[in-house]
Amino acid sequence: KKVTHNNKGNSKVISSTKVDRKDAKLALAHIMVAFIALFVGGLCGLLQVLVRSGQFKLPFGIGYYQVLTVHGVLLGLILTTYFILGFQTAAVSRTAGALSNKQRKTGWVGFWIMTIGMLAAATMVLLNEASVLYTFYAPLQAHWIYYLGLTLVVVGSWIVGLAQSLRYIQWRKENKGQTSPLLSFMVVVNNLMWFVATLGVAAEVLFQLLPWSLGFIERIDVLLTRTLFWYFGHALVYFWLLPAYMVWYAIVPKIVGGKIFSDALARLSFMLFLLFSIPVGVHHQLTEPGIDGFWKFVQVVLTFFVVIPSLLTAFSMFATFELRGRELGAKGVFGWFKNLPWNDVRFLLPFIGMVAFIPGGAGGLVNASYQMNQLIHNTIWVTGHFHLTVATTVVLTFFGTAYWLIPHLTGRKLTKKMNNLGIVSGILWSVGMVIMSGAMHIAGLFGAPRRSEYSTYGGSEQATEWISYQVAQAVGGTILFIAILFIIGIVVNLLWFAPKGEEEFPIAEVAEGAEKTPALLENFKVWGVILVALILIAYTIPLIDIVQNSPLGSKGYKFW
Ligand code: HAS
Ligand code: CU
Repeated sequence: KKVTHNNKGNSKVISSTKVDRKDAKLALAHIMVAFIALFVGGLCGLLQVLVRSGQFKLPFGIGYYQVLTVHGVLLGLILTTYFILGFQTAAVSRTAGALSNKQRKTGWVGFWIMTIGMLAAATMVLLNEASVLYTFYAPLQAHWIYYLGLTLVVVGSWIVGLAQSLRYIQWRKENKGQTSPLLSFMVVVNNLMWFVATLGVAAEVLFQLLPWSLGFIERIDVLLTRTLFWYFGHALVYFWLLPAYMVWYAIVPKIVGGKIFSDALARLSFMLFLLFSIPVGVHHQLTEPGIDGFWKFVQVVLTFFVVIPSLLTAFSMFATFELRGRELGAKGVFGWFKNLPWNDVRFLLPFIGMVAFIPGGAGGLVNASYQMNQLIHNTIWVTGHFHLTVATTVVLTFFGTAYWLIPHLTGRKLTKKMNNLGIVSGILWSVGMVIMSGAMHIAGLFGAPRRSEYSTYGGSEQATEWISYQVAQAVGGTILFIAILFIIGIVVNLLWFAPKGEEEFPIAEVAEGAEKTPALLENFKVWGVILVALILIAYTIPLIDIVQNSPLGSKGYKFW
């Protein structure tokens, strides 16, 4: 065991510099499913942009919305959840120590429950029984097996997250009074947020969607399903984002040769995400009648609170880069910029992700602004927004992580050649996304709807305006698919063909002279109480209003 001390006696026990071999298998199983999802989901994305360009028709009677459902579910829900859980398992094993046999078995149980659920849901979509998109609230009605399958994915993810969290609890017991390893702490915060958030979607599925799709109840309260869905749906986007932030805070500083700017600041930002990720879901429902304006206002204010931890993160990243650059002798305001390791794919991809988050986050502020939301809601601007945030910021960070994590887990090396191919994949991705997402943002401002198949709307003048942007989206989407082919090639190499060796799992140390992290930041009881209070304040009255005042309810629709 290696023990490190910083000057304020803030000691950390780092159990190992490697992920335990058995834990590596569990992590790898998750990561492999994630990349299969990337390939199939990406192919569907390609089909969609081609259809929307007006130049291509889907063969064999495959429906546009069927393809769109596969795309959203595989990339938004499956790729993300599996990669995150695989990465988190590795991160806990690396920083808190190997899982116990019992914890690891729990992890495998969770993995298989998720996988059975995923296969069940996928089968129903392929049978064209569930073209209800990844936002699966009513009134569109899917086959009950689709809802049950997705429930199993969520329940399985709880179990994998539980296994990780148990390892952290064990560490805390064995190291009383010490600050826990930063990455393990962050994993537990993310799992806790995920658990509290998914309670909303679990309630929606168990008490509404399942009984309704099984025919036990005839009508469903649409507004209630949507509200429960978005209670979960916003926190979902931070469940994707926080693992990227884990990489930015704890791993990227090491890759650039620097230190973590502040351990306390990193933990504070994660706790703020825990508090503010959930009581803000109504910002997805700002145009919805049936929710009182006052509560929309409250949740919009809370949404602007959840921006703060991202700004803290941006500040820390700049600080890390600048400190490191100056250490290497950089002069002037931006001189440090030159000294970053641009030809290291492990740095470059997360960095592009950070840059993409500047316009991505700014777009989020537009969305969350009550008045501007009226303009962009349900337009393809929103699709542009989340292709910058989740499909660039988050996934480029994940790809940059996979390129060292997979060889670390398989006992292989990331060769110079794969590193360079990885850089190509990142650049292709960025070019494709700038074109596609840019065109989506602009067309959205002209009123082009999201989630819709190609149509000229009877030759209407406004719809004609959109077509050139849809062609641009097809160009961007095609480049993105080429990038996916590169990525899959690299991943296959790292899994089975790269030369044997040892690839580092980089973790940075905290900068010298940092204050000891206040114990309060790890006091889950205090933060938990505030979290519950905020959720109750933001949601109790709107939910009572909805339940009391909603009209009869919908029998549901199947438009496909
Ligand atoms: Fe969003 C819709 C508001 C962030 C994902 N969002 C969506 C949907 C998705 C999504 C998937 O208020 C569509 C859901 C659907 O299907 O309907 N979003 C926000 C706000 C933020 C935000 C306020 N979103 C995200 C993230 C996502 C994501 C993150 C995925 C990972 N979003 C909305 C709203 C809607 C919405 C409304 C509903 C719209 C509607 O009407 O339907 C904030 O969290 C953003 C804060 C972030 C910043 C940026 C900080 C910058 C950083 C970069 C540092 C870089 C450095 C390097 C240091 C203010 C951290 C730079 C170096 C150089 C040298 C340049
Ligand atoms: Cu949101």
